[in-house]
Amino acid sequence: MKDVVFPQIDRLMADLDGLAGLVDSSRPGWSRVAMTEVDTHSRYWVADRMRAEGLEVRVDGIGNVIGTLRGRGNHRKAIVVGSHTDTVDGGGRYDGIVGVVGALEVVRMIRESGIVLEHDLRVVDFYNEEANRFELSCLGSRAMAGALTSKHLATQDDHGRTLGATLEAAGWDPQLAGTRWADDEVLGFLELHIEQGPILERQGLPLGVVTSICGISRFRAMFTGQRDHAGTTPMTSRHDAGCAAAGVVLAVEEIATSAESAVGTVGSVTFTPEATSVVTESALLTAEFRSPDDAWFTLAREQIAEATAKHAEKRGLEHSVQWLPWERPTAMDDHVSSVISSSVGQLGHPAAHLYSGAGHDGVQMAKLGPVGMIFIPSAGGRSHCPEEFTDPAQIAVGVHALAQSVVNLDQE
Ligand code: HGY
Ligand code: MN
Ligand code: MN
Ligand code: MN
Repeated sequence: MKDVVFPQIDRLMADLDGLAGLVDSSRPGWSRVAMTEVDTHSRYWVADRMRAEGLEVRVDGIGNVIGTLRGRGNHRKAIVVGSHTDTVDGGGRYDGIVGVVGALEVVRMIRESGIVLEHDLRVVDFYNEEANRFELSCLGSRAMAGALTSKHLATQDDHGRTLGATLEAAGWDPQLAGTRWADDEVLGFLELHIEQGPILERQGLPLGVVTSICGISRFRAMFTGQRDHAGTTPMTSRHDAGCAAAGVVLAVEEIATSAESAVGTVGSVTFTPEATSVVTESALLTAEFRSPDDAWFTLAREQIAEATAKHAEKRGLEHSVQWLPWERPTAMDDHVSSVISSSVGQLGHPAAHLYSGAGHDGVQMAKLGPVGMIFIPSAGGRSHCPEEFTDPAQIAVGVHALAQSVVNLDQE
């Protein structure tokens, strides 16, 4: 298998720094949250960068940016590389972004190696990979896989606005025109991503081959009690929705902590009214569980049902729990992962095989074809924060592994 030249770090970092400049400067860290103006603008910036590399570019109805390098063969199936450029609020410069700018560098490296691919190579910047305020993530890849349904689009945020209306307001098409890919057009999807955890750094390894991606299940719990005077209402006759929500916050922590390999996080608790002189009338809590174990989620749901009922009944409250679309744990494809492992070896690197506690577009792309992922180290295991960092030399090693894997998959 032909060796691919090493990436040019300066031009790779020029693209990464270019995106780091397209953020909402009124927010902490590097914020480019999906469905905001700065995100929409940055998608057309990425499209221009793809055109500059000679790719045929289209932006689909939901904002996926797809650049194609034509292969010489007449194959129906394409190789897909890419990731996402949207961030969490107050996020970092590398989560997702490394996989998009790295994929652009792969196009340049393949050309500079004098290699003409057999298969088309599609470089993709997936729309809205991060969990949005509708508690939904991976909207772009979900739409490609035909898994973004009218039910999802009807999901409302805390102000009663639907996801569909919000997408339309951000300049996208709630009918999702041109987003759906056929079930037989992906030879393999390969994503380069930062680990967002401590394992590679602790083991002093430059690369990881991902074995599986976590399942994620998010829910909203709503408690309704009674607004009363905070000074004159005895503790024994209150219907305080806030205290019930606080009980479920700790229940999420307890349920996840008591499980073998699960994590649980409460994202927000909203009290109404927000006043210390009024007993809280209603409380809305949003939370998520993650685990590699499909079956465990059923137990977690039962435990949440018990906890919400217990805290509600104790205070004479009404309550409800709404489970949002579940992303199931997803194993990476054995063959694509073996191509990645052998490519990593061909470049003379060791690699760990590790589970991803972070969600990725690969969960949706696995509905369209075989998926493999390459991890590079995260400093201190930190991510989803301004401290997120990966050394450019480490990014270059990851991009080299991605490029070699693409060529080896293509030449099979
Ligand atoms: O939330 C996640 O796991 C990913 O970073 N989107
Ligand atoms: Mn083929
Ligand atoms: Mn990511
Ligand atoms: Mn993320």
